[in-house]
Amino acid sequence: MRISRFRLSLALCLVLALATVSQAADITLSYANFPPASTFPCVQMERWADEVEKRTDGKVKVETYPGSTLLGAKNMFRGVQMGQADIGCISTSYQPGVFPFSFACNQPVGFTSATVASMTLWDLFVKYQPEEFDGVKVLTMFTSAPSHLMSKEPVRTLDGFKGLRVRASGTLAQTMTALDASPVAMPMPEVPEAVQKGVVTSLLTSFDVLKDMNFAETTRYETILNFPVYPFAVIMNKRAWASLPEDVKQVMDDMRREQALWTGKYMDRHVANALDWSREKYGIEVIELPEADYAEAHERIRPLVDEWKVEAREAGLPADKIMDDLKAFKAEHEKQYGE
Ligand code: 3IO
Repeated sequence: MRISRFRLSLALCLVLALATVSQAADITLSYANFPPASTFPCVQMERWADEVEKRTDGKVKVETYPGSTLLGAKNMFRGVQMGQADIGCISTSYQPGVFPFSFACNQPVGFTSATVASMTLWDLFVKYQPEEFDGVKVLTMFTSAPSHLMSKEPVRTLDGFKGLRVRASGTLAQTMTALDASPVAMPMPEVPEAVQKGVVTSLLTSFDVLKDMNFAETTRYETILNFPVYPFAVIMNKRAWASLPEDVKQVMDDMRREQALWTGKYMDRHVANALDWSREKYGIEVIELPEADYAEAHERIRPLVDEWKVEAREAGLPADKIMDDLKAFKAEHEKQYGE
C-alpha cells in the first residue's frame, strides 16, 4: 500500500514535471512600443502577443514594453534593426522622407475609417514590397482613424485656424500649414506635456486619444475635419525572424493581414466609445465647420497628393500607379467593410 502510493506520487511528479517542461516557452521575443499602454498601438500589441502565444501552444512568449520603456518613437526603427528589441511599432509620420511609400496612405484621399485605411495600406504593401522596409521583417501594418482637431479653445470657422498652434506630424502638419495654422511636429507621448505647458493649444489626430490619453479633459473643443490617417508598421529584427522555426513563422505570417483588420475594426469601435465617454465625463463640444468652410479646407489640402507624388517619384516609386491602386483597394474595402 505504502509503496504503491509512493509510486503513484512519483509518477504524478513526473507527469507534472514533463507538463511544465513542455509548457515553458522555447522562444521569448521582446516587443517595444512608444505610446502609453492604454492606446490602440499597444492594445493591438497585446492582442498579437496573446494570439501568437496561443497559436504556438505556448512555444513563443512575447514580452511587451509599452510607453517607450524599451525603445522610444524616434529610435524605434533603428533599435529594432540593431536588435535592441526583437519587434517594434512605428508611426511612419515621425520621420518625414524615410517612408515615402507608406505616406501614400497619409495623404488626403478620403479614408473614412481605420478599417478601410488599414486594409488598403496592407494590400498596397503586399503588392509593392517597398524598399523602405528592406532592413526589417514587416509583421503587420495599420492606420489611425481619420484626424480631427482637439483644441483648448473652440475653432468654429476656417479663419479660426490662422496662427493656431497645433501638434501634427507628417502630412498632417502640411495640412495645417495649408490652413494657415502653425503646426509643431512631435511624437504622441510628448503631446500631453506640450498641451499642458501651452507649447501647443491643440492637436490633430484621431479621437481615440480623447479617452486613452485623457485629452478630453484639456482639449474640450473637437472640430470635425475628416483629415488623413497616420500609417503604422510593426517591424521585426531580421536575424530574430530568421532564427524562428518554420511553424512559428507560418503562424506570424498568417496573422499579418488579420491583425491589420482586427486593429482597424478595434480602432473604429473605440473612436465611437471615446467620444461617448468624453461627452459624458467632460462635456466636450463637437463642432461642425460651416459647410463652405469644410469644403474649402478639403480643397486647400488636396494639392498635397501632388506634392507627395513628386517626392515619391524622386524616391523611385511609381507614384501614379500607387495612387491608382490605392483608390482601387479603398473602393474594394469600402464595399466589403462599409464607409
Ligand atoms: C496615435 C499614436 C499613438 C497613440 C495613439 C494614437 N492615436 C492616433 C495616433 C496617430 C498619431 O497621431 C501619431 O502620432 O502617430
